[in-house]
Parts: sequence; structure tokens; C-alpha cells
Amino acid sequence: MIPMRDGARLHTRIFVPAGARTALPILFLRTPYGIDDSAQAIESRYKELFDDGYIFAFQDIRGKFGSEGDFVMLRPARKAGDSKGLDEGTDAYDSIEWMLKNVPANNGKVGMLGNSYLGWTSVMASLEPHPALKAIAPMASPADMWLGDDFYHNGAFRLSYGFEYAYMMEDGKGNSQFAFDRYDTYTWYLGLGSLANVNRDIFRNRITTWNDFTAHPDYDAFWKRRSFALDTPELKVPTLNVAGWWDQEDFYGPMKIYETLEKRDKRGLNFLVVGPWKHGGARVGPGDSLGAIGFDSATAKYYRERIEIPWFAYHLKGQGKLDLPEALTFEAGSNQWRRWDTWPPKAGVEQRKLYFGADRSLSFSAPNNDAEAFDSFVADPAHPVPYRHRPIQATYFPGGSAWSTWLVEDQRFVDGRPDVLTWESAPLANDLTIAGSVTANLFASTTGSDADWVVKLIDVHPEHMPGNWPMSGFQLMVSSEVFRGRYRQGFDKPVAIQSGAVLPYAFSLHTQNYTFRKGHRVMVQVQSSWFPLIDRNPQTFVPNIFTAKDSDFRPATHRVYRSASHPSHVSIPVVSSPSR
Ligand code: PG9
Repeated sequence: MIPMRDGARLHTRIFVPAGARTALPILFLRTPYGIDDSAQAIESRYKELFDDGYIFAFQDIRGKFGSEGDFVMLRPARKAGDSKGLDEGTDAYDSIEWMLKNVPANNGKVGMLGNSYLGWTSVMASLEPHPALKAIAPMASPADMWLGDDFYHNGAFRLSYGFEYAYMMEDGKGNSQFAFDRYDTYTWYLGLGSLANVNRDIFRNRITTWNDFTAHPDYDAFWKRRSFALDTPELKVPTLNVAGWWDQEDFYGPMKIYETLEKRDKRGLNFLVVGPWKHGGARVGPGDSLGAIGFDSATAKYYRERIEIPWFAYHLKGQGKLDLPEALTFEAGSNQWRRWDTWPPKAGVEQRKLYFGADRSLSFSAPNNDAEAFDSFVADPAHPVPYRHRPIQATYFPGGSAWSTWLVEDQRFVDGRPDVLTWESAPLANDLTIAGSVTANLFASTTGSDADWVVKLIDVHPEHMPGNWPMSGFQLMVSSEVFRGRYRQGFDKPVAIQSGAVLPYAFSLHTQNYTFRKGHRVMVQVQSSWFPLIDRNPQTFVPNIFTAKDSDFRPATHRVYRSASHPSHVSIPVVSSPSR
């Protein structure tokens, strides 16, 4: 029980390798998920590091499991220079101070690491760091819960995750799984009706984070205060940012943290590694495949052995040298690691527009039709498009949920739906490699007064693959995102959409490094629901969707335009120099 400056004591388990012949550095992990399994953890997911010679310290953060004090979801960092405040940074600082004095045979150097919430506690510790904190390797740390991480994306609320995670963390001091009365949560969430029913019938105002969702639907000071970008000081601690292209929870976060720190990195301490991983995928297993997609090599093992071990050995033991480019990305499709001196790359890449065309075609040729051509569909909140195959198990369903690999599911399961629009290219004559920013640029209208727009960039495998029938015609989502229409004039000011008006919606589908192979086709799909990942947009403007009435949810007809004056497209970063 390590005492903090305010007297609260934090439950910590420390493992010192038996018979170590030299003083060792400490690797420190701070978690809200419990530390009872830490002995197994150093024998499994941290084994390579432990075998390389480290003291491991695992700590329950304030208010969780064995630690005293109150848990605050993503406790905001105290203002710079605030010497009285408490946050995850001060708790890390006080713990490091105590460990240096009390843990036998430590070498005075500390590193921090961990996935997601643990990545975030590592990043928080590095803002006003203890001088002994010499390196961190945060994996999939969230950076902004409203713009792009676990709880919302561009204002669209991540219903299943937000509901289940808030309950898990705040129903008690440990972790609780919400007890759904059925296996397919799609029907459960649909039966819930308006989100106003959550507090009325289920949570009864007991779950603080849910109350915060309800009170702060827009991007207000509450969320900005929790955003990483705010007040970030000059980077002092060497930081290896780790992200996964198919991270179903926090991809925005590590990319945003890398980008933000890069602007504050005067000494070249900031690095980026992105692999073909699900959330935390680099931590366990070989990483030679994800779902049905193969990568030809053990990418996660490569990360752990060739990147993470040398990273900490260099910074905490003064061993070896660093052979890291500014950014290292795994290019799925060609299945190669690529080294970049900036991310996104500035040279050798040309931003090209993939236009939606007539007869569901997709090409680099802009439409030249004067008439207002469009494709349309009816979006009915009573029948939202599922985001993954049903049955949709609870997010962390004990014994297995398809949650962790949903981003690589074959999109054919929705391709035929009348409320999913699809445009597809001819088979590619050559490999097409992208590296950098993918952006959606829609011109769209609705008969309602609010609407969500989901855009997916997809690699369609050839239909005839006799050597590999299961992959024939497979539709792999390469980039995707959702945008809640009411925020098109600013995330802090929701405004109604004028019925029938053709309006531009431009939003990022993040960065990607991927090769569409010769013979494959490129596809874009547009739909307006992704349920229950994203809550249903009532399609009738109401000031706060969390308090909408059931009668506000109404079908609407959406149009996506593809004319010379309204050329909807997806912009992709085409690598122009194939001779890498
Ligand atoms: N994605 C998880 C998370 C949720 C909320 C806040 C921070 C992180 C996690 O895996 O820890």
C-alpha cells in the first residue's frame, strides 16, 4: 500500500527477479482493471520483457480494487503548475518516489507501459514526470473520448461501449459485467428505445460516467478538459507510441498523442509504431493474422522482441542502440514493415479522389454530369444496420465475443441491404498503395433534420481465388468513420439540418498504410447507422439525443450526390514512388 501525498494508499504488487546479479530498472503499470493476475501476466504477456531483466510493479489506480481514494474516469490532468492538485501524474510520481527508496536493487530508472487505460496512465505520468521516469511505451492510449476514442466519434455516441464500460467501471469498486437477459445485444439495445430510458429504468443515476454522457452530449469544456491536446507541455520523456490499424477502441488516441507530442518534441524523443493489430494486439500472440486476414509474419512478436525490448534496454539499462525510424508502419496487403521520416508522409504521396459514379461505380474520374445525380436510401431507426454479424454478444462477453475483431469482418453481410450504398471500382491493373490521410467528402441531403453518415473504404478481394475460397470476394474494411450531421458547423454547437438541403460533410477516416493488390477492387460504402456500436440518430433534431422521446425517432430518406457540382468522394493518399 504505497502512500500518496494526500494520504490515500495505492495497492501495488512488485516482482523482483530472484537472483538478479545487477540492479534492475522498474517497469511500472498502473491499471483500473485489477492486479490479481499480475503473476500470470509476467509469465505471459510481459514474459519477453521480464526475461530480459526488469523489476515489474503493477498498481491499482486510485479508487479501484485494492486502492484507496475515489475513482474518476480519465481523471483530468491538473493545470500546469498546480502544486496542490492530484491526478494520475501525481500518483505515478509519488509511487515512483516510494519505489526508488523501498524496492531492493533497483537501478534508479523507471519505464511505464501498458495498453489503453494503462497507456493513458503512462502518458499522464510523463507530462510533469518524476526525474527517474526515463521512457514510456503507451499502447492504444485514448486522447479524446468525444472526438475519436471509446465514448464518441465525431459526436456520435458509442452506445454499446459507453453503456457497458461505464457500468463495468462504476457499478462497484471492482469490474462488473452488465447482465443482459439475452445473447444478441442488438435486440436488447433496440428494445431499450430512447437513451432517456437508461437512467429511468436501469442505472437510476448511479453511474457517474453515464450521467456525464447525458449532461454533456456536445464537445464542451467537460470533454475538452479531458482531451490530451490541451495544455500538453514540452515532451520530456522518450515516448514510443503504439497503435493498431484495426483497433476497435482507441486508434484516434495514439495517433493524436503522437501528432501532439511531435509538435512539442524539441529533442527527437517521440516515435510511432503502427501494426495490423486489434486493441492491445501487439501485447499477446504472434500477430500473424487478425480474423481471416493473414500478414505473412509474426508482427506482434516482432514488435515485442525487436522494438519494445530494445527500446527499454536502451533507455533504462543503457544497452544497445536505437534503430527506430520516426514512424514504423506495417503495410497490410503487401505485408511489409515500412519506415518513414514523418507520419503522415510528406513526400512521395499524392492525394487522389475516388469519386462515386453512376451505376455504383467508383473511379478517379470526376463526374461531369450537370444534372444533380444521386443515390438514395431510406434510413429507418427501427431497423438500424448492425455494425457486425449478429448475434452481437456483450462487448466483453465472458467466454468470447466477436467484439475485438469486428473491424476486419467481411462487409458482405450488409452489402446487399437497401440502406447501405455501395460504389466499386474495376479490378485494379496494378497494386495501389496508400500511406497517409484518408478523408470522406460527402454531399448529402436528408428529409429529416439530423442524420449520421458512416463511410467505409473497403478492399474487395477477387471473386475467383480457387487456392483460397474463404477469402474470395472478401470485403475488408481498411478505413472507416462516422460523423453526426448536427455537428457540421462545429462540435460544440449542434444545429438542425435543413430538410432537403445538399450539404457538404468532410471528415477524416484517419491515416492508413495499405496495399490494394492488383486484381482487387476498391469499394466505398455509405450507411447511416452502425448499431448498437453507435446510438440511433432520431433523424429529428432534438437539443440532446440522450433525452429524446421515442416519437422523435423517424425514418428519413437520405441522398448522396455524385454530380459535377456535388462530387462526393473519398480522398486517398496514393504512394507515387513504388520503388521503396
Ligand atoms: N478502451 C479502454 C478504455 C476505456 C475508457 C477509458 C480508457 C480506456 C481500455 O481498453 O482500457
